[in-house]
Amino acid sequence: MSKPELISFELCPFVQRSVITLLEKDQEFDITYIDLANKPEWFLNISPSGKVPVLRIGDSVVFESAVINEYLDETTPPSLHPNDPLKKAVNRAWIEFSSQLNMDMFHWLRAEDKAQMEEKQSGMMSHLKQVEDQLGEGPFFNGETFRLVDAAYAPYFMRLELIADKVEAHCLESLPKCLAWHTAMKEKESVIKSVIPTFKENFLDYVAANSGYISKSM
Ligand SMILES: N[C@@H](CCC(=O)N[C@@H](CS)C(=O)NCC(=O)O)C(=O)O
Repeated sequence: MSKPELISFELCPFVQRSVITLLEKDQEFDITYIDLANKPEWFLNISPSGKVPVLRIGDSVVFESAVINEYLDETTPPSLHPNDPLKKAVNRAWIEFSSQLNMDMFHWLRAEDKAQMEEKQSGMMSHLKQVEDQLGEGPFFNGETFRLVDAAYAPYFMRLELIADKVEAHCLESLPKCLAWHTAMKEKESVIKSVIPTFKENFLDYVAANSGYISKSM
């Protein structure tokens, strides 16, 4: 079968989850970057939602990062899920929850004034506290082994650290388990290599150019 092709946008946290999974699986793949502000016709023809990531394998198209990752996990053993069905279901549930945090961040960055920004930050912090309460001894979500659930959260924490440093938001100060988890994940080779070398600058430029109130303090 031909190498899978991941259709990507270089700053997308959902794409990054699939890149981490491909790298963890040591799987060869091609990556094609598109401009989401100017989506090419060929992409609109294959992507039902118009969103990245899309994984193209031969004539088949898989979309939704969680589904892509499940496919990669099933086809390239060993699995990055716990074996126990209940633990696996709990992991999948928290993978779903991570999308909420990405949406929280999206709204936090686009809040139009200080009051709205504080409200969005506090909503995001209460979701983060729910994650904190799930974490055990670490270093990863399930303990010693890096799994799909870690791949789902690493992109969010990477972005949170960049923004929080820039605007001195100190979001993880009161969440020691999340901080330790993020610290362990960001040292993983698959996480480091899952973004382009200029990710930090490009991401902060993007936030500064596209955001609401928060960009004024950057
Ligand atoms: N639930 C989707 C979310 C993907 C998503 O929101 N991708 C964004 C970029 S980060 C996108 O393609 N946005 C384009 C659009 O909405 O038009 C997944 O997990 O794959």
